[in-house]
Amino acid sequence: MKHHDIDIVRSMMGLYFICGTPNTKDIHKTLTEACKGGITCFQFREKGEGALVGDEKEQLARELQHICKEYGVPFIINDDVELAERIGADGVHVGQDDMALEEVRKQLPNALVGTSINSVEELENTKLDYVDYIGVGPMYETSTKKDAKTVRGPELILALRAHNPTIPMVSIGGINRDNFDDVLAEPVDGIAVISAITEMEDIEYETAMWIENMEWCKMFLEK
Ligand code: 3NM
Repeated sequence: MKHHDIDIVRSMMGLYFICGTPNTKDIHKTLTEACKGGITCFQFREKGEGALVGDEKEQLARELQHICKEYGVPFIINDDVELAERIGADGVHVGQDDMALEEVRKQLPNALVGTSINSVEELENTKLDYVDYIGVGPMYETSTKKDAKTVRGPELILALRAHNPTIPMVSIGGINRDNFDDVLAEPVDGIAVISAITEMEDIEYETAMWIENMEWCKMFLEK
């Protein structure tokens, strides 16, 4: 079962950065700058062309986990439940086609468990008792994930909220500094991005500025 306080999980969603070696030239530098800029969560997603496997992947995971620890940023692993268990990651994110959530929870009783949702139907068929948060998307077209599902737009957040008023939700897919305010106008706890951060010229500075704008945007919207 879940062990995490819902408000703490919510606060982790703010600006949730996802990255693997195929997404950036120097992942240590990218992650360090993003942490300094104030990201609220990091997911190590080692997928796609040239992705590391086996010992190399584990070694890198440990190094990135160390960086996250230094900055107090939660460290989540995509898909690889065995690796998450071996290195004691803070959490794991599993897709709809990955391991059954019940099994994940059994294997990692104390970790944060997230899963991806693309429709109300998927939400209805997901065993949310085993899940701490959901990733909702894709919001917009994305070229980062080749097998991304149907684009839903921010409307999906509202539809899912109507079904579940409490589960922490982070939106994903094609979100950037030009469209994030349309997403945050909906009842969501944060945004998850890959390219919007990896493509920044000065990651630390621009991430910090973005977070400031997000906070301002949320405050403005809530009034
Ligand atoms: N999951 P970018 S979209 C990893 O819809 C991932 O579940 C998605 O990359 C989903 O921020 C996506 O560069 C890619 O668009 C996000």
